[in-house]
Amino acid sequence: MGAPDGRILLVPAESGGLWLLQPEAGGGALRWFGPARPLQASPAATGPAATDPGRAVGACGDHAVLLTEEGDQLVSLIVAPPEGAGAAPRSAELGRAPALGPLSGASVACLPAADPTGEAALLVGLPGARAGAGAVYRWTIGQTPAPILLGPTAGQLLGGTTIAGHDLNGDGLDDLAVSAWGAMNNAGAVWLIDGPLPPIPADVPDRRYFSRIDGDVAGFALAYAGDTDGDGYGELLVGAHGADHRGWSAGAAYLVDPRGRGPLDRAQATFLGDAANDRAGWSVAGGADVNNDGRADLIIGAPGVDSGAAEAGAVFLRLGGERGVFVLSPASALRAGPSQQAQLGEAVALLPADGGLAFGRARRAPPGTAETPALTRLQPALTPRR
Ligand SMILES: [Ca+2]
Ligand SMILES: [Ca+2]
Ligand SMILES: [Ca+2]
Repeated sequence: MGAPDGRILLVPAESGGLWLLQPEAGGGALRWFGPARPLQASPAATGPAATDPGRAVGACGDHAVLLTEEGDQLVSLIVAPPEGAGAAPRSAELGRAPALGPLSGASVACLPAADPTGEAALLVGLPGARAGAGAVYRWTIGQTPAPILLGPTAGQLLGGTTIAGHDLNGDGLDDLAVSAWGAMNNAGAVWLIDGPLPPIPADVPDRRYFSRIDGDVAGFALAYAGDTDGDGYGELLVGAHGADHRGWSAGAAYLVDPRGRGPLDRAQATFLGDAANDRAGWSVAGGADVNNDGRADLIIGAPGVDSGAAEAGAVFLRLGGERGVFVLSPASALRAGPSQQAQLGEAVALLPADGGLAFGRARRAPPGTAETPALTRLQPALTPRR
């Protein structure tokens, strides 16, 4: 999962806990929210992560993998959840390599074979590398990172989001989905790479989903959605907060079958931001069944929604199985931001252990308010559909 500098990230861990990477004055913080209800925040990570939280975070089981830089070196850290209440997460260096390119907007995914105590392998997406063409590296710890995908065009920003560890085409092998949200004048695209992963840089894949409209930034957010329609295959949710269907940057999110390809306007479900600057699709999440009907559900963040107050933001829950085009009207939001500029929905996550929802916002809650700063957790209490 990647983020331009200044954006917060939520990364669910296997046990139902959650990692939060939040920019703060002078650096940032990586916090663990344990799976207890309500989510209990730990102090910020100590060690190297406390002074420079890195610019990308991914989950590896219950551990977080963090990328940071030190001089001209790329450093990966593995961070373990804290032991006991009030303790901080514990970080240790996983490996280092000569810098591969700017870390801004980078993403990192843990390959399923990776083992924190053994020979770990990471996928590192660096959209700023190679004059912004971008690249994805496979980094087997202890070895030199090797490129497996190279963006062909400057400004394409390949690697800003990376999805690994899921069989997307149904052949039993794990595949790869990688965004290039700068492609074609920021229209944006998602590359689909069939497993096994290529040993050398692959050509531009045949299978891509893409926007046809400049500035949509499709793939800025990207999530594995799970099987939303019950056909046995998982879908992908592609966020495009720059889409202008209902006003400038009203935004959109597209649910697509990763066995297919083509323009995103042929998505099986399209969710449109309602009004200019809603920025729907800034964040997306999926892969958990919130209402227990056997179909995975979706959440979409729209941090620019003016719901009661300017830029309060909103989070939308869409139950699996929808086909067609839908408008994310503020009245249909699961939760609206509490105050002006709260920008709720800047980060969203679905917790795989129990279908709980978590969503973050860029600004801290005003003093005296009950909400946990930057993060809200909601336990689903929804009736299954018949
Ligand atoms: Ca596959
Ligand atoms: Ca499906
Ligand atoms: Ca469901």
